[in-house]
Amino acid sequence: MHMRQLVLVFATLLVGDVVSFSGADPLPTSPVFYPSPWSAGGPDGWDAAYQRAHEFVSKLTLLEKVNLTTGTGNQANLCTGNTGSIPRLGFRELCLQDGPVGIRYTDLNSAFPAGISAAATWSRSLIRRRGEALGAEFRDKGIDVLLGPVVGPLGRDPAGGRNFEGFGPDPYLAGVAVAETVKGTQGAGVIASVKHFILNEQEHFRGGISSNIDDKTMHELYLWPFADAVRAGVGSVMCSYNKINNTYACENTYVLSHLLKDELGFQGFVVSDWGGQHSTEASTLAGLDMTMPGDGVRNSTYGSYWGGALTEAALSLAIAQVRLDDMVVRIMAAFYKVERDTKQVDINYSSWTNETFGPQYWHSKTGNTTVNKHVNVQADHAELIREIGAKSIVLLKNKNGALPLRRPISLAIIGEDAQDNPGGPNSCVDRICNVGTLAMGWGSATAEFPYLISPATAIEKQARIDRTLFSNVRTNWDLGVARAAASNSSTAIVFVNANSGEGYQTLDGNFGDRKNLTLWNGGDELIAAVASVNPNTIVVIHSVGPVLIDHVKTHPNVTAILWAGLPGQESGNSLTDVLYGKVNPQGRSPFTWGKAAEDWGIATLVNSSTPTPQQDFTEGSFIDYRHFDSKDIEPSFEFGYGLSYTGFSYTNLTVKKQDVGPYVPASGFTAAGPTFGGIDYDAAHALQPEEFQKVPGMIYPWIDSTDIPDDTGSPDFPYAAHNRSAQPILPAGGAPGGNPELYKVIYIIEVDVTNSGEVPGTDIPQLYLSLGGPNEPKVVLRGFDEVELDAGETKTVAFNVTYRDLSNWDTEAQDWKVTSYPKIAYVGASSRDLRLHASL
Ligand SMILES: *[C@@H]1O[C@H](CO)[C@@H](O)[C@H](O)[C@H]1NC(C)=O
Ligand SMILES: *[C@@H]1O[C@H](CO)[C@@H](O)[C@H](O)[C@H]1NC(C)=O
Ligand SMILES: *[C@@H]1O[C@H](CO)[C@@H](O)[C@H](O)[C@H]1NC(C)=O
Ligand SMILES: *[C@@H]1O[C@H](CO)[C@@H](O)[C@H](O)[C@H]1NC(C)=O
Ligand SMILES: *[C@@H]1O[C@H](CO)[C@@H](O)[C@H](O)[C@H]1NC(C)=O
Ligand SMILES: *[C@@H]1O[C@H](CO)[C@@H](O)[C@H](O)[C@H]1NC(C)=O
Ligand SMILES: *[C@@H]1O[C@H](CO)[C@@H](O)[C@H](O)[C@H]1NC(C)=O
Ligand SMILES: *[C@@H]1O[C@H](CO)[C@@H](O)[C@H](O)[C@H]1NC(C)=O
Ligand SMILES: *[C@@H]1O[C@H](CO)[C@@H](O)[C@H](O)[C@H]1NC(C)=O
Ligand SMILES: *[C@@H]1O[C@H](CO)[C@@H](O)[C@H](O)[C@H]1NC(C)=O
Ligand SMILES: *[C@@H]1O[C@H](CO)[C@@H](O)[C@H](O)[C@H]1NC(C)=O
Ligand SMILES: CC(=O)N[C@H]1CO[C@H](CO)[C@@H](O)[C@@H]1O
Repeated sequence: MHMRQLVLVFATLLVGDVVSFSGADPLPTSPVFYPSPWSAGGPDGWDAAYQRAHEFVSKLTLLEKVNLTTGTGNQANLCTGNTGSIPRLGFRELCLQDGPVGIRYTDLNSAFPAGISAAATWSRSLIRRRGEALGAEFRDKGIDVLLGPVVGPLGRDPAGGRNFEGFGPDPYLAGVAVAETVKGTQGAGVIASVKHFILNEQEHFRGGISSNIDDKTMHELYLWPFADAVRAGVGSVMCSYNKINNTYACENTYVLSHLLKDELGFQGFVVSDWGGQHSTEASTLAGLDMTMPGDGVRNSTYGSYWGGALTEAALSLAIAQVRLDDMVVRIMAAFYKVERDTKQVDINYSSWTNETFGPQYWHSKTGNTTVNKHVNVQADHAELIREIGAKSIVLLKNKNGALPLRRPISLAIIGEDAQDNPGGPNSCVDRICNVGTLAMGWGSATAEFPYLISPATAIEKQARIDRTLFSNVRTNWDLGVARAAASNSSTAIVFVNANSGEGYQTLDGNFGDRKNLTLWNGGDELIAAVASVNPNTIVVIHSVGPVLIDHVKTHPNVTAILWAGLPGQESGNSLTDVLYGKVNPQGRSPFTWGKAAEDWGIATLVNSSTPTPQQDFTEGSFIDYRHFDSKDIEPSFEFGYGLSYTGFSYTNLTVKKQDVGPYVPASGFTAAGPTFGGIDYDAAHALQPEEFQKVPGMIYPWIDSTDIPDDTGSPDFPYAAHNRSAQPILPAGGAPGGNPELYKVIYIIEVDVTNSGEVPGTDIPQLYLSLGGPNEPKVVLRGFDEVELDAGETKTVAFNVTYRDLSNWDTEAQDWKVTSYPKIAYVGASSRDLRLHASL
């Protein structure tokens, strides 16, 4: 108790500090927070799952418990990551697999639109269905944990290599999207692992950089979507590679224990990013629950920070039973929450070979069997992929009704980005190339394409139906040929792109993060050449994020611009649906398009001479549109912007205050930390049984020697970490997602949306709030909806404004507070097209 109180006082002092990142100051640190909160169940199925986990874990021995926490090694078994198993109970190893766009490393799977494209639909139902379809595919290959969705990086840096995996830099949009994805995926019977927790905002130095951040920005920006994921019941969270305030994310007590497990009330398990664990005891006490891929430290006799090393730590009392049991209960609670016990099938594939027959244990090349059963899990997901692909397209410009196309006389398709990759869509491993049309970024967030419909293929098919004269220029580099084709056609469509990916591989000088924000492969010159001769030039952009295209926007001969994101396998069909008006575009940009790289006010940290490069998030919550608004910088296209083939108008804004009473901070105490079953402290029983045949190179829970040191006497032994007495509930905590009071609806804001044009269409009315005060963004997104309207039709749209939506993070109270500054609600068509407003 005393230790605990000391720790809390320490924490309070630190979090109240004003952040100063000036060079002369000592490096920022994270407050220490112990003990790591134990799971206790909760609403929405957690209670029942927790009960079942409790029963299961009560039956386990120490070694079996350790087995469930530890990966058996990189490429040791069939999946991207596998835990150990419990043969005694017939419980197989758990299978964890990349990634957020589809099942990586297998066949007969679908390749979905990337997160950034899913977000661009602004459609809760499509994002939910995408999550369900992903979940079903993973489930049917035998996977227990889908390593996604992504809300970290959030997208602080427009050049950030992995931004495309997530849902864009606005925390509200990302929060809605991550919650829908989690519900969809887990509803299909697979555990989602939301990642990367937290502040892994660039690829350069990701394994050592320290992201330094103040408490308010952490809550209002980066933690926000994770709260939504936790509230949606996510079973797993992956801690990231980077450090936060100079402590590795996977051993940072403050972010894992205080923020995630205590304040956000996360009931599932924390898994390390691959190789993101750096210690045995510190990571365990900080709240890490599973290590992947398991083999970490080469000079340990165990080949792992855990496995035998964790067994030893438990026997030496360096790790108390309450913590070890909590790790396993959390893993099993997630397992039962998504009904893995009834939905699990055998693992049907090997990540490491395409052959049907081969070694189950790839690393050691042993266990020959039928590893690939080539189970076809695609179902009818192609239709959904096509729909999301089309509805994520953002129509940025459309002059003189250039679009939709109506049986053009002649059409020139120009550019590499319209074409098939001559080697096939999967010819570059992990998509580390930029050949042919771009439909996926590179890195671990990839899946093999079952096929990829290129724009040229799909448009040519339509042209044939329409008897349009069709020509196709396949290169970006022969501007003479491009001009000739363009000048000869009534319509020219130029395809351009910009790629990025994960920083384990550099592509054309881009170390994951983009080295610039311009188009790749001479895209600007290609557009200029075509537009110089064709007054009906349409530009299609496939990109991971914003590119600098103000000169394209203002070019008089460019009649239309479409951002088609990263659409996945149905790319050409999705695009054709929009070009020809079968789908009326509803996409809205999930990020801001600046005119110059400097406009964002953020630069990737690419040079550093220190082992721990310091990245100070001094801009606070002013990223993307919040920054452009506050500095009055006019973008090319703002966050939330997108056109339709019809028009929409907004009338009759009304505000209805709900009678819900004042916000009540959470209070009281948790139960004391529980343990499940006993631990056999006889070290001799933790030795490997003589008859057991190890798979070479695999990580096991057995110890090597019964000579166990006693760590508890050491002066720096963290007694507070071992405290299992009841703990105070934080004011902002108390349930998954935080204090349920935060989600009480304070206002319902209604608006009438009318389709004022000639054709049916879908509008995305957006609600922005001004929270007032001298240091706040001009407006922040706090609601949106997807409304289908026939020409002339009007529908009333309602936005719920919760207590959380109206609040700021109060660092002193350590709680959300509605400030006394005036609050204004705006409804409009984008972050800068705020048409109606009302004071709250
Ligand atoms: C990081 O350090 C700053 C400055 O000391 C502090 O305000 C903030 O709460 C810390 N955040 C974390 C996550 O450690
Ligand atoms: C731990 O898992 C491994 C790999 O699945 C398995 O061979 C071993 O028997 C398990 N150990 C125990 C004690 O269950
Ligand atoms: C590896 O061995 C070196 C040298 O004995 C030691 O300094 C280091 O702490 C060890 N690393 C780990 C992670 O145990
Ligand atoms: C399996 O085939 C795919 C598609 O051709 C290829 O991209 C991948 O590299 C292959 N994997 C292995 C392990 O050979
Ligand atoms: C496993 O199968 C491969 C390919 O058929 C063969 O080369 C290898 O010798 C086999 N290994 C064992 C241990 O049987
Ligand atoms: C221009 O179009 C005519 C048919 O209208 C075609 O014969 C000719 O090859 C085209 N030229 C180019 C450069 O595409
Ligand atoms: C930006 O980077 C891309 C990709 O590496 C490259 O193709 C392009 O030429 C670069 N742009 C400029 C202006 O250097
Ligand atoms: C637009 O296209 C016409 C050809 O129709 C060309 O003469 C003109 O120079 C182009 N305008 C620009 C700004 O390139
Ligand atoms: C980073 O360092 C390299 C090599 O010293 C230098 O060429 C480059 O200009 C530096 N980049 C930045 C952004 O400072
Ligand atoms: C809603 O707006 C329409 C058109 O602006 C107007 O005719 C109507 O009276 C309004 N309804 C209410 C309840 O204000
Ligand atoms: C808004 O709140 C009402 C209850 O107050 C609820 O029924 C409805 O589903 C909520 N809508 C959204 C979009 O959350
Ligand atoms: C979807 C599917 O066919 N899954 C199968 C995977 O393989 C196992 C056998 O190894 C089957 O039991 C599953 O039905």
